[in-house]
Formats: sequence, C-alpha cells, structure tokens
Amino acid sequence: MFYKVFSISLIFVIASCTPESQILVENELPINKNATEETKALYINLKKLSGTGVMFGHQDDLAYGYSWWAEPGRSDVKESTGSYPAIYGWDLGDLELKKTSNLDDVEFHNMKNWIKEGYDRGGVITISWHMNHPITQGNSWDKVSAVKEILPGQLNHNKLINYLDEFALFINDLKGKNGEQIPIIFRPFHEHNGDWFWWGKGVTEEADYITLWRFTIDYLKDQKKLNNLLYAYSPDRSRMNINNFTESYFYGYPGDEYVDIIGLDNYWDLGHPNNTTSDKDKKSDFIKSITELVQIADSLGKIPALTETGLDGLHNFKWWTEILAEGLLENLHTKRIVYVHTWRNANAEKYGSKDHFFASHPNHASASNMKKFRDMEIFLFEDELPDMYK
Ligand code: BMA
Repeated sequence: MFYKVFSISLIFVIASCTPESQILVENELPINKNATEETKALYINLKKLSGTGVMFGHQDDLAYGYSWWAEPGRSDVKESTGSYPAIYGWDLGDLELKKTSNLDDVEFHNMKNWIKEGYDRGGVITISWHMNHPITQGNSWDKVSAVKEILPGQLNHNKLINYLDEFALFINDLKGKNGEQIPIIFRPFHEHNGDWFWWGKGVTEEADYITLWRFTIDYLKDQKKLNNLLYAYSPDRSRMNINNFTESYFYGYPGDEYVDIIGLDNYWDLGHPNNTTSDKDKKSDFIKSITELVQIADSLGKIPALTETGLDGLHNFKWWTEILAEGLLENLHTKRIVYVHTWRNANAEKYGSKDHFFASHPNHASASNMKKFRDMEIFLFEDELPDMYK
C-alpha cells in the first residue's frame, strides 16, 4: 500500500508540472458522470487549486455570529479579516423531520437564501447532515443500532427513503441566477469512525456503514437525479492510529466510485482539550495526518480537504498562524490540501454559559492573528477566489 501510494503520488507530482497533465485534469470527472457543467467545473477547479491555494471555510457563517443573529450582510469572518470565507458550510439536521429550522435554529428558508448569496459571490457550498435517529426519535448522538434496520429490504428502510426525499427537495431548490443547480459538496454520515453518532463505530458494523453510504449516493444520483453533488468522506482523526494513518483512514471507506473528496476532520492535533500529548507531538501528528491524507488523495486521483477543524474558543490567540498555518505550510504535501473548514460560532446568548466558536469574532483577542492568516498568500478567502464554476 505504501509503495503504491508513494509511487503513484510521485508520478502525479511529476505529471502535474506538464501541460499534458492539465489536459488530463480537465478531462476528469467526479463520480457522477452526469454532473452538471458547473459541478464538473467545480471538481476540476478544486483539483487545479491543489498546490496553489488553500480555501478557508466557516460553518453557518452568514446565519449568525458570536454576538448577532440573522443580520443581513454580517459575518464574523468578514468582520475579523475583511472578507467572507471561500467555503460556506451548512447542516441539514432536522430537515428530515420536516422542521422549519435546523438543529442549531437556522431557518431552512433563510439557509437556502444564504446558500444562494454565497454562491452568487463565487463561494463554494458544503453541506453536512446531523441526521436524527431514524427509529428512536433521538438525535444523531443516540447510540442505538439503526443502520442495519434502514438498509434496503429492512423494516425501517422507508425511513431512510423519506429522509433522502426531504434532502432532494431541499437540494432541488438551490438554484443560481441562470436557473442552474448550485454545486454542493455533500458530506454525509461524517466522523463514522468515531463512537458518538448512530452511524458510527461501535453502534454500526463497518459493512453496514458502507452499504448505507453506497445506497445513499446511488439513490440521490440515480433515483432523485441530483447532478449537482460532489461527495466528501470524512473520518475523525481522534480515532485513528497516527502510526498507521493510511490503514485506519480506510475503515468504512465506501470505494473510489463513491467518493470525490478525501476529507478529514481533525480537531485532535490542533489543541483539542482531551489530547494530552506534547505540543511538539501534536504538531508532528498534524503534519503526518495531512501529509498522508494528501498522499491518499493523490494515489486515488481525488481531492484532499480538511473538512472540519478549529480550536473551540480560540484560547490560543495565535492559533491561526502558529498551529494551523505552520502545520499546513510544512511540506509539499501539506500545502496541497484544497480547503480547511472551521466549525460554527455559536451565538453566545443562545448557546449559554460556555463559549463555543471556531472563527475569530472581531472583538476577540485572536482576530488580528486571523487577519494575519488571511493575509498569507496561500490561504484564500472569498475575495481571492478564481471562478470556481467555469
Ligand atoms: C456540534 C456542536 C453542536 C451543534 C452540532 C451541529 O459540533 O457545534 O452545538 O449542534 O455541531 O451543528
């Protein structure tokens, strides 16, 4: 495996210097061969970006911030750095229950408009889904077996179908100015190697997870004819063996025909409070995780991304440059990650006692450091993006 990963990535690096390879990339397609023109363009442009720029993303960026709620035009990222993020993340949890707002109180009607707004400005949209438990009425964190029971032929399969139908209705409503479907990076059933979601390890068997993933993608693609989705796979670093990263990465991997983006959620190496290893080891583990992630993506001809990261509460005011940027600038591989996506800035009033935010808000002591990060050439915010849809 290592030999294969190494040799193929070497070929890719050499090839990526030649004009021929540019032609090769342009002819490449996402897993959905019927993807819309804009979705194909996004796929190619993400690939081309690798090595030239790293896009910055933020969850729920336009919906609310640390000290405001649903105020048009606002964004903690913009107010801290001068630009909106390049990637906008949204979560559909509770949509499947036909609720009008998601699990974090973002109204779906508004979410659709914010998705359109970000896309119209040239931003890239990613969607995750904290899907509620399909059987118990519990939420995503209800660790009761469900995956086996909702697979094709099983008693509760219709629950999954109903949920996916709700999803398709939502996605079909996302259209750009010319009536085109807005391309979306969809990241379903994330962090499946963790033991906290009902689709995760310990509750769900690996083979059942793979079947769930494949069924979901086939259904959305072939039955619902959604041709504007790219698919991101994103295990969580905290449950991976860093000395055996590549092998542990593939736990639950649904196969090359089912994944466009080789993602990783890594909070663990970037200051997660439960990680008690030394700062030096955290840094080298972070670098190792991203280096190998990029090597895996290269070996498969796919797109590497840090699909979730951040330091909750940003108590290290220099986290942006000293932890995130330093790790990502380490070597030729780490620099080739295509985007980094930070989690939400929970509204302090709504969220209650404890701070829960991952991007700087303008009055926080980390804001000037985030601005420094934003000013580094390699990190791309919305106002620095090339046209991602042509
Ligand atoms: C978690 C936390 C929760 C939130 C959930 C879905 O990481 O931020 O507060 O409800 O994500 O966004």
